[in-house]
Amino acid sequence: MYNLKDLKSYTKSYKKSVENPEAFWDAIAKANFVWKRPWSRVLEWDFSLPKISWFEGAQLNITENCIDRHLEQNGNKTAILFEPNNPNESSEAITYTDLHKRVNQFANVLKSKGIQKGDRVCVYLPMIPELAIAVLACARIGAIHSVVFAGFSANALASRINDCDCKLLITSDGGYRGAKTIDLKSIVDTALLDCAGIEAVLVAKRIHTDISMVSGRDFWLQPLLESASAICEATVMDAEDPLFILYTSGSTGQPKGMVHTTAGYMVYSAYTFKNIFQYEPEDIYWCTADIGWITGHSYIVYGPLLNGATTLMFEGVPSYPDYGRFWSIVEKHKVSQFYTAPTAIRALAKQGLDLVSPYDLSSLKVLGTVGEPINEEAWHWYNDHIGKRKCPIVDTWWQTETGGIMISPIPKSFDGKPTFATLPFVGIQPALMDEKGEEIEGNSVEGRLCIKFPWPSMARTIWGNHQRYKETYFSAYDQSYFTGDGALRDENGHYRITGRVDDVIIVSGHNLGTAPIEDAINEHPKVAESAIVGYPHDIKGSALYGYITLKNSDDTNAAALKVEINQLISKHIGPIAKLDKIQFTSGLPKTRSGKIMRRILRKIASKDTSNLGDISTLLNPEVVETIMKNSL
Ligand code: 7RM
Repeated sequence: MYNLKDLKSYTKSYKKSVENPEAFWDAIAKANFVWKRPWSRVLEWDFSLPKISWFEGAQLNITENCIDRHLEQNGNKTAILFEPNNPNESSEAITYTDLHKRVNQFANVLKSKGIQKGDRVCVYLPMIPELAIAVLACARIGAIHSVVFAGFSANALASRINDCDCKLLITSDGGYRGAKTIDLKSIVDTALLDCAGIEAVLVAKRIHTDISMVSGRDFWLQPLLESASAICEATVMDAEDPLFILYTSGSTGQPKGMVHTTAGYMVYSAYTFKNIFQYEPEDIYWCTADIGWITGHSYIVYGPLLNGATTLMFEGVPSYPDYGRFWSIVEKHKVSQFYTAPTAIRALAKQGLDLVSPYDLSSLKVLGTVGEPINEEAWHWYNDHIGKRKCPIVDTWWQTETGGIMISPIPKSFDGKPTFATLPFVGIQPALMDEKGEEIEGNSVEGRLCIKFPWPSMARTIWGNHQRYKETYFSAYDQSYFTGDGALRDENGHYRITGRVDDVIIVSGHNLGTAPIEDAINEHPKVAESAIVGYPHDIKGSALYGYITLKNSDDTNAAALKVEINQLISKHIGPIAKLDKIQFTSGLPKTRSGKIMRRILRKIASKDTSNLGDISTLLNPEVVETIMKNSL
């Protein structure tokens, strides 16, 4: 699976992947997976319908590729290394043999509750081994898993359950997150008041509290697992049978249930994992995401297990028992690859080095980031203090919809550079488009990021709404998948993601991306984080409003700081990008996955707060009130 070893092999593979994509993916799929029946066609596609089909005719089961085929050689190797929230509780090493047994037992429990191929199963669990096992158990029998992040509210859970008609729900009595315990089961009980389709609820024990169990509907998981057979034959799946649904929020409307199918997703998640993280058999790989997000699906569960890797699953948060926790885990388990989000890096950098220096981070080989543009200051902090300038940083750009990493540095082939996701992965054909819908050729250009050709792990539809899939992704530009992001291509052809295109602000006729301005601001040593939005302005059309959090929140010299911040912006971008208003705030509203909700900030800046939309799913809804009270 590992064939991008240097620049030459990348260049050669990339060329082949574009000139003859079918032959390229045919070879990778043949050489690296077990199939029950080969495909008759590698690719069939038409973006105008849209219809995309990879490895049509093939049959397989992804769990045999994730687990069974590793048993003979690597049965005793750790598949999942579970690190609990409480550092005094011991970690748990689940070998491939253990995983095989537990997935099969779980799959048999699902069957005993009437679950069949094609049924939807909702998984609403904290980051405990049962979460990964539940996902794999669904895949074992061809049930479509729909994981809902356990931080979502009862409303959000209910609407996701109903949207895809889930028959069964897997949850737990609760979960630990730092010093808090989360009472998951009562959230479930509230949600299920609105979910008539749920026939059974399986409840794992984690926090051992007294919870209410609805008789005939709710079942404790453990006793069912114990009495279940450890043998469950893998259901034969067609290449294009759905593997999972995962919801992602759009700029408008209800969340979209992105549908990923079996074979293409398997091939692409496995191949990107191996080559981008340079996984070697002895490595311990750690992605700090939650399995409730696509990053956890592709790069905690499927990608690593398909490669027979050891994947670390962490239950807790970066701040518990203190902000040194990530680094203590890296030291404890000798983590080789570490993959996290820029927001986490900024939060940790803000704490200073006292909580980094005590730990031995010499096991690290590759560092990764995902989820949002990483600002230059955070990149350097990560590079200097975590990677000790010895670890390549892979700034991986991709989406729930893309299923796997699309643009990223590839260690040994080519380096990253701060704020650049760099070059497309093999098989990925990006294009930049202008307002008229024409492709912008050449280098040193900026536009809207599209992908011109299918790749194996692209989402095939939105559950129950193919029309919306077509309108959202395939209607803005002819014969291209539109990502919703803006990007620039520098003089070397390297891509920098400039942010969602709805974040572009036009000030006096100049297009300004928010990310470069935020980068400039974040260079100020006193700044922790910033978010820029536009608001209507009589003369300029739009003006810039900056929300800024400081490392030391009781820094008093606000006037001087504002001047210094605007000087930095002038220096990095130009006076045109100077902020018209600056509000210092104790925090920024964020989604559960750590993305700044600029939509809300935009409304506050525009003094249009009558309808802020649903803020209940935010990580920190309370901060919205404070920002509104102090707004300028
Ligand atoms: C994997 C994930 C997708 C959106 C995407 C971008 C932004 C993600 C990067 C990034 C700049 C990156 N899926 N995004 N990675 N922006 N650099 N490396 O995050 O569906 O939750 O979000 O996230 O705007 O369109 S997602």
